[in-house]
Amino acid sequence: MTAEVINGKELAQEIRKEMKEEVLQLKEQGITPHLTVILIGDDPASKSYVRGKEKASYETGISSELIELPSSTTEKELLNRIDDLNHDDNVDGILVQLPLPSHIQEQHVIEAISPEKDVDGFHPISIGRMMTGKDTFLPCTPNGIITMLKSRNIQLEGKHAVIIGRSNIVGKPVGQLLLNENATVTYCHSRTKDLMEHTTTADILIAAVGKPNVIDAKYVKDGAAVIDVGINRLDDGSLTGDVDFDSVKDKASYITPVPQGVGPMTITMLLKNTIKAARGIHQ
Ligand code: L34
Repeated sequence: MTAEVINGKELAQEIRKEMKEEVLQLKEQGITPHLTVILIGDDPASKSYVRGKEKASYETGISSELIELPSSTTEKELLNRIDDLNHDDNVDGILVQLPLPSHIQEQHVIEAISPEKDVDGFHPISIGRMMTGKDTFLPCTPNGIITMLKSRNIQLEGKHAVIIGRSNIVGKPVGQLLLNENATVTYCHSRTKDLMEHTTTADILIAAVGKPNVIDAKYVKDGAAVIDVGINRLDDGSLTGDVDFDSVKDKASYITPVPQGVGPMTITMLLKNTIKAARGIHQ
């Protein structure tokens, strides 16, 4: 079988076109969605992702502001900035780009953001609402993955979804969203015994390992839908996923590329949440 490639960049562009219309209508009602992104330090990858968020906001008509702070910023200073933004009626969504410098505790920052402005969907209140199937801000990468699968009408109900990875921002929540869609979910991780035994039974395989090209055709069941969440930068500067695309594409029914796969969808779901935040606050 030769897999159909789900191009995240193209799908993202289609969705953003619709969002642009939605934002235009909101603007007619006097509402301009506003996103504030905080970037601490000068990690080149984070800078690149944040630039992508700024550009996509601009193209969609969403107003966005980037606050760049030095890596010497203290946790207290950061929490004060967040508090100001929480109380700023002009700000609909707040995002603090991760990872943070090691002297700042990620959880303190995540919990400081007002749940009404939590466009990342990382706050415990957002996570709790997601777990109980309530309306909330869904985390962007997991929601992007579900949107990619749904864009091809890939059936989720009753299917076996296997996730490799259990991070708080991708692995755990994507499993929850798949469960909400009535899939049967298996989580695999670094301590899983005989990974292949699990992955070869997956109808839907989500790779969020963080190691270049480790998931090859041997791990994949014939006809599976394979979603590659990895973004690994190689020594030559190029980007590659966790999935060995060339070997898996001949076995899977659907596959996502890297770059131009899940990454652009993450950004698009952030815009979606920002529009939702703007509606919520002004309703
Ligand atoms: N707070 N931190 C917070 N929220 C997030 O949702 C993120 N994430 C992850 C890292 N830290 C975060 C992102 O934004 C990963 N991530 C992200 C977003 C976009 C892209 C990749 C990761 C992306 O657009 N990738 C492009 C290539 C970009 C490049 O060349 O550098 C792609 O086509 O995959």
